[in-house]
Amino acid sequence: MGNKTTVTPGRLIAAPENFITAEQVKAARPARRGFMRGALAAAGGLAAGGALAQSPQTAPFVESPPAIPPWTRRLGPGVATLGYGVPSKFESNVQRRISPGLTPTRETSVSFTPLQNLFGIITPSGLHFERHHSGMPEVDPEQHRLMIHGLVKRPLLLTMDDLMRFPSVSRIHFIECGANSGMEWGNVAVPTVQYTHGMLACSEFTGVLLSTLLEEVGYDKKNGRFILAEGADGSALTRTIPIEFALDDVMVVYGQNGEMLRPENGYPLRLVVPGVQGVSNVKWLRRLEVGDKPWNAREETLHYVDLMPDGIFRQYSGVQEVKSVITSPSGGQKLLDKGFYEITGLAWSGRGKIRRVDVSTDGGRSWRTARLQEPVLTKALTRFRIDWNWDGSPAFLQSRAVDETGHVQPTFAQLRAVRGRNSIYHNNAIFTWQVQPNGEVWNVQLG
Ligand SMILES: Nc1nc2c(c(=O)[nH]1)N[C@H]1C(S)=C(S)[C@@H](COP(=O)(O)O)O[C@H]1N2
Ligand SMILES: [Mo]
Repeated sequence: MGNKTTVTPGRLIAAPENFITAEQVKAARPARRGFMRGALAAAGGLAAGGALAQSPQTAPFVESPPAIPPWTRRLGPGVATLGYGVPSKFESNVQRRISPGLTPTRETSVSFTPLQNLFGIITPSGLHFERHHSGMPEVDPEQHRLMIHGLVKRPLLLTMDDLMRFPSVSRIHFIECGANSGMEWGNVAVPTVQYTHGMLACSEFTGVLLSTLLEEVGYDKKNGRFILAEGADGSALTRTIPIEFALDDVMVVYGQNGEMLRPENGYPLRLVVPGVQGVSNVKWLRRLEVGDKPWNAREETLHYVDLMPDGIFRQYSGVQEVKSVITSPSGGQKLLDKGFYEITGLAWSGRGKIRRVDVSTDGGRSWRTARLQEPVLTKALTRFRIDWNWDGSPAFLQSRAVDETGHVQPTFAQLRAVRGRNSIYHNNAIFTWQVQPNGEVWNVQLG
């Protein structure tokens, strides 16, 4: 980090959208921009400097105290909300959004997490992406039941109160839709990381290990090889879970980030199948059946299969392989000048912990190893960071993750050599952001 002291910090416009106009962004945040200009003028008429005229965000150091803003001069209004707290109004641009790359349907069925706006590894519940196959049901927890049956000695019908009496665990895991980054298969360049990778979130989940419930019902240890999980929404979404997963770390979850699940994330009960594609994480969970073979349900035959180059569909491709993406700088942002930038992003693997992340600024010709933020948890997002001094020339930013099982994130060429071009799901290829000489950051694919 020796260069850190010798270079000026670069500044970037954290515009999360490049199809929202500058005017719209301005309109969304009038108070802050107004204040910044006002405060700088008050700090000694410094706004004449060239850099400042360009961007009011950084003031050079002056030997006079900063201006005292109005809110320092008076008593504030007391506790803001006696009810549930909400983010600052100046953060109103931080939103889940609908992808410009998807054909609109009658009912919107996917919203994307604004990864470009997030720090650390936890996704605030209100920004957790949503994917509904039949819309979002409003489930009354009093009336909700979980049925556990099939190859078991003591079938059970549990209320939420019953469930919450079992020994519980809290664990941090990511959920990634199998179709995340799916547009890239077709080379549809959606503009921002929200749309390229935003069907991804990471929460602290609380609930009962499925293994605990399976012991309670006395599942058939000889023939019980698969579990069917069924949701209570209109699609009654069903997925087959192999018993090895069920007995390992699968959770029947009611808590998310310290409170009950959000309605859109499965309130009051969902399955969390750590490391496995989103669709297996059945929301509004109402039934678990123990069986001796996979069910071949709709969502595991018609969808969530991968068309391979030989024309055969690959089925039950559940595990989300090792993957990473740079979230800043990222598409839609603009680097305002040369200098120091922290490159940061997220890495994850459905097989375990992240071991290493390498970052390239020259499209994969040379690599440097990034710093990993502790804790590095199994089947959870891992935050990485690396220092970068942008010299103003075109750059191609890439990250490449390696997990603890030794799996390495492939290039798109390597992935396509095995998978062909007709997939929708399971794109874990190395991803590229191009920084143009004018500082704009674009989604590009390098062969
Ligand atoms: N019952 C039910 N469970 C479901 C779905 C659904 O439509 N119905 N969608 C699945 C899909 S495809 C994904 S990617 C995840 C998304 O979880 P989230 O909406 O909490 O982000 O939920 C899965 N579980
Ligand atoms: Mo999904």
